[in-house]
Amino acid sequence: MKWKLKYISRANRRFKQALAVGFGAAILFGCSSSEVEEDEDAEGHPLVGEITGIDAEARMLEVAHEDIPGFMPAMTMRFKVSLGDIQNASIGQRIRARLVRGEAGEFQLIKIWPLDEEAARDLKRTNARLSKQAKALPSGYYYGEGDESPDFALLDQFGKVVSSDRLAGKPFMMNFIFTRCPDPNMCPLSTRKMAELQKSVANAGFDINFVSVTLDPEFDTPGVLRVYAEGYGIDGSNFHFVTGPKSAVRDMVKALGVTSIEKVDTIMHSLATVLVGADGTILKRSEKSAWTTEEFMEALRSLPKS
Ligand SMILES: [Cu+2]
Repeated sequence: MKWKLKYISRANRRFKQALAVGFGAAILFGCSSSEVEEDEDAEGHPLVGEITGIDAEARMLEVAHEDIPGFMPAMTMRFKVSLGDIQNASIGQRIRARLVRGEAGEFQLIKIWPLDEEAARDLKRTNARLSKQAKALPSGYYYGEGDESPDFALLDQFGKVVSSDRLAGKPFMMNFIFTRCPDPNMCPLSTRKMAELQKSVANAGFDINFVSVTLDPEFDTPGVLRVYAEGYGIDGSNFHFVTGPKSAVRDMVKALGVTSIEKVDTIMHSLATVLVGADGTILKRSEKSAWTTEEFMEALRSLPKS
């Protein structure tokens, strides 16, 4: 096993050197152009617009939306949205969503994503590096202890960009979950343990971040992740539940050796929990759900004090 990991490390270093000497052309390949891909098959109508009003009590957003070809001309109107989407909304914010009819025929917006050009550029640039790293891995190989953690940029439960670049300088814990996971011994247990660890870490005075990557980016929008995180009593100041382009999530899953297979009504998946050091090196990795918060606390205690 060890030599495999070393091999990956070298491949990774070679790639970084190649980039350093100017193989910038790689950026042109393998990445979708928008922040998050439009899913053509999704229910409802695609909508793009700007939030012009927020009625938190009625859980309604007023949105000045663009023309929806074949369905509705451009206009300003109110839509029912989820709690997380109301919490994440701000006046003047541009969004992309799907317009559907609720049970009583009311207009609703689901799958709401922030539309922000700067964030889109950030995601595109960083995830082009991730894509290259994931492609460089021979099949069956993934990043393990001692390897540099892959680069990534995704959106957190508040719709803000979280990236490997921004997290650099502090250790972070990372795992993979999805909010609809029905198996109590998989994602729900992982999230409870991560929440527990967040408390232990705070009590011990360690300054680290937490990142939970969704395996279901199509359903797990920032608003969905926000409600999920709050349901576990998680402090969102240093715990980022992240989602984004499907291609970026796929590359993360591959680079970190997580198996994720979409079934009709669920996602079959394995688990990986990693501790990444302040310098971006994977310090500790645990498979399956059998990890304990204590083993990661121990790894954190053994880190040199900064
Ligand atoms: Cu799960």
